Amino acid sequence: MKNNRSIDQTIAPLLKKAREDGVETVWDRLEKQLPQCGFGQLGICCRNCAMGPCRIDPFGEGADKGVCGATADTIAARNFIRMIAAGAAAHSDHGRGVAETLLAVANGKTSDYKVKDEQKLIAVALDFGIKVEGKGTNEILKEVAHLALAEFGNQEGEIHYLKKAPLKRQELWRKKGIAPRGIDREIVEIMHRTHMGVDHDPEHLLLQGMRASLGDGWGGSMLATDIQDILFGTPEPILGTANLGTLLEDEVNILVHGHEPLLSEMIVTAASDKELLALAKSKGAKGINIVGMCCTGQEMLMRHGIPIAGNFLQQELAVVTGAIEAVVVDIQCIMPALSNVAQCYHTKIISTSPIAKFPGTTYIEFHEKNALQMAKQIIKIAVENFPNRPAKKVNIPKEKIEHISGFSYETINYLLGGLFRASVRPLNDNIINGRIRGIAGVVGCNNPKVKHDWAHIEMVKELIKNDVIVLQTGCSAIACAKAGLLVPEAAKKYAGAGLAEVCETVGIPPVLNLGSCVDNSRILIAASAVVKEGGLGDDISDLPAAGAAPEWMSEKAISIGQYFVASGVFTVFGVTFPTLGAKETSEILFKKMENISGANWAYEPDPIKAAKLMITHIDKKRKALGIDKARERVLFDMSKRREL
Ligand code: SF4
Ligand code: MSK
Repeated sequence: MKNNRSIDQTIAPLLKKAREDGVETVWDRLEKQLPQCGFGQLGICCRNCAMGPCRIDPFGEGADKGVCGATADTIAARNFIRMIAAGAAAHSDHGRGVAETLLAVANGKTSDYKVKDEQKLIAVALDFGIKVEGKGTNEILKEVAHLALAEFGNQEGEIHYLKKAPLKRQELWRKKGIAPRGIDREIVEIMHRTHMGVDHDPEHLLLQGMRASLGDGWGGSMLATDIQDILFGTPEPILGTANLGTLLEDEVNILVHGHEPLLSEMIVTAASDKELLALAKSKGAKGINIVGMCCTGQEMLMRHGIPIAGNFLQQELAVVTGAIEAVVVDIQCIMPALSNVAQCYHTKIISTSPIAKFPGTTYIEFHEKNALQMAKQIIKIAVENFPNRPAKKVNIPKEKIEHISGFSYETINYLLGGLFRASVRPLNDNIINGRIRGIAGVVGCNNPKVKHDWAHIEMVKELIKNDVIVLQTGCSAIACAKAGLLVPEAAKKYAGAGLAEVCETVGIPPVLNLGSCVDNSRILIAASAVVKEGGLGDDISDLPAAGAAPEWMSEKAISIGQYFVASGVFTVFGVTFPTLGAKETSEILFKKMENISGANWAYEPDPIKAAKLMITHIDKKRKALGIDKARERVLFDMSKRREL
């Protein structure tokens, strides 16, 4: 077996166990797929109609057009924005789901959920332009829920949340015609424009991709984040543990996996139910241990400190430990292979979403009306499964590490400015004086084509070594948690002197975990706050900032990358890039997009080289702002003041 699958020490022994147990994993299946289709990898195959499938010869020797006459550039641009449509739809449907729950709370249709953060509710109401004076919580809640849901079907004008961006950015979006009218509308328009025989101009297609992605970042995802904060609380720094060593030999282990926190919130509550704990004891277990994976795990970690067992590529291996009684899944990033893996163990896979069914699993449909009761039912199934765990099949890795997570934008603001003067001013000052060179958002998935976690860790270490503070979400944040980068001590060990000094003064890690994939919207809000604070230009594209997804795999990552770029953030992707076979389309994305949104995409699979691209971009922005030479704050004495 190859030992270059991962830098995570839990992977090799569990892959060995998987082989012994006759279990096939994602790496085995990737090997069986090789060589993968070159046309597909380059983004130049099309099956949008039955005259095809068509493929363009990248060497210029065979077909240079599809049967309808579509060029490589048209095909690649169409494929690219269809990825955006799928990614934006996934994030936004998540947002819609939590908005519907908010309305159910307002209408008294569920008593399992309540408003946990009234301050956030007021802030969101004000963002929607709702007058809050003299209104009760429930009245405000109802108005917020209705307006949030209306954002999806809005047909004209633009979505409300665009107003949270710097003014100059808003004007640019309007001028370029890429301000999203409604979240759903822009996704549907992508599907229309990419249908056979509609829109064939690569740049025109990519502009619509930008518009739909903005509807994701500043719409669906941002609503998901805000409404989850209202219902479940805005995250605050919290001590957590990470990796598969969080599974417990003597307790009932339940893994929550996917993206929507609606059910897992109830599972966490139900896990302390006295009757269920007594039942667990009667079955020989010492307790009930809830652990998370991927973004559902991130949501539970951020608000409750629930241990995070791992990221995307660890989902099958978590089952291979033989120590999990139930994996409870909701939506997104759940491998269909999980049900096959579970067949080799006693683990029950319980799927819960009416839009995500898995053959061969137990299905218990989630509904917010009886969410807590359903959570208890699921936990009972897991507890009753505990005696079926064969001790000789259990192998729980020892790896388990502490980290600090829970850095919502509000928390960062408070940590930097204090309770009464919450502000990002100290961050701006430290960027201006050069202690912090810039800000990077490093996010996204794992991909078995890249050594698991390796690209994330290499890139993040290179960035912080060069005094770039790193904001993280999703599986990238989990990788850094496992590598010991999400603790304040990491600043001294890995960060440059300037960044280390700031981290030590404020008491924060050099790498901040902002949450799940939809919480990339927190990065947009943080960037906007830095612009609004002053001294670093008047648009996000002026900031010494960059984004990256070094191990991406999901269509959601493409939507995120595109809304970063459309918001003015230079963004580098690793692994592969889905337009490489189309020269003009790639040229627009990598070079000309700067003329549209003030930022480009870049593709660089080497994480160190990618980090260097980001640092070069940051330095270019520092120069343009006139802050490329380190400037210390000088306290003027009287004689100096007179001189002045
Ligand atoms: Fe081929 Fe054109 Fe049909 Fe695509 S839309 S499959 S390129 S004929
Ligand atoms: S879970 S989208 S693998 S980050 Fe959000 Fe991880 Fe990527 Fe899924």
